[in-house]
Amino acid sequence: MTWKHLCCIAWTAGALTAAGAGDNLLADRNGGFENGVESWLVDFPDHDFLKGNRSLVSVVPDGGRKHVLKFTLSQTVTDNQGVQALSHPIRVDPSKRYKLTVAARSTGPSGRIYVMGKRWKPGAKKSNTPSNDQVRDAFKGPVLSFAGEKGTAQFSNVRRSWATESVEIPQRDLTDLAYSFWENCDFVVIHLVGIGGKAGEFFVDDVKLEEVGPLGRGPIKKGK
Ligand SMILES: [Ca+2]
Repeated sequence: MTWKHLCCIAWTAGALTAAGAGDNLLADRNGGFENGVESWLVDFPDHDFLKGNRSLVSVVPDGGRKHVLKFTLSQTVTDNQGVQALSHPIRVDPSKRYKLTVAARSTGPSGRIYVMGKRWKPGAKKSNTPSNDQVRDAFKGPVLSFAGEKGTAQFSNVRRSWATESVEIPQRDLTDLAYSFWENCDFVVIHLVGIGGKAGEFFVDDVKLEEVGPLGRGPIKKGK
C-alpha cells in the first residue's frame, strides 16, 4: 500500500466521521460569502411573491469586510415578503443541540434570521445533499435576536453597526410536542430574511452552525 493510498483512506475516514461538537457545519458552504451566493438559494422563479428576490441580493465589500451578503429593500418589500437567502439543507442529528451564529448590520430592516428543521418529503430520493425542494418543514427554530431576546423574538432587530449574535436550536423549555417535532428533523435550512422595520440595506456575514452538545431536554412544559 502506497503513501498515496493511506492518505486517501485517512481522508475518506475523516469525511465519513460525523461532525463533532464545535465543527462549523458551514465551513464548506460559503458561510462568509467569499464565493458570492454559491451554496445559498436566492432565486425563487416559481414563487409569485419572491420572483424579484434575486435582483435585490448582491455580495459586496462593507467596512473592513471584503464579501458580505447585501439585501436592498424598498418599504413595500420590507412590509411584505422581504428579501431572503436560504442555505441548502444541512444534515443534523436531532439528539443534539446546535448554535447558529451570524454577523449582521442594517440601515432599516429588522430582519428574521432562524433555521427551519426539515424532514424528507414522502418519496424523495434520499442522499446527504438533498435540494431544498426534497425536504419539508418539520420544526421552526427560534429567531436570532440582536436585542438580547433568548428564543422568543419575532424579529432579529439587527443594529446599524456590525454585531455578532447566536441562538440555540432548539430553544430551551419547549413542550414535549415541540421537542418531538425537532426529533423528527434530518436537516436544517438557515433562513436569512430582511423584513420588517424600515426600507434600507440589510447585510449578513460569517454565518456559522455548530453542534454544542446533547439535546438534554431540560425543564419540560406540559402542553399541547
Ligand atoms: Ca465575508
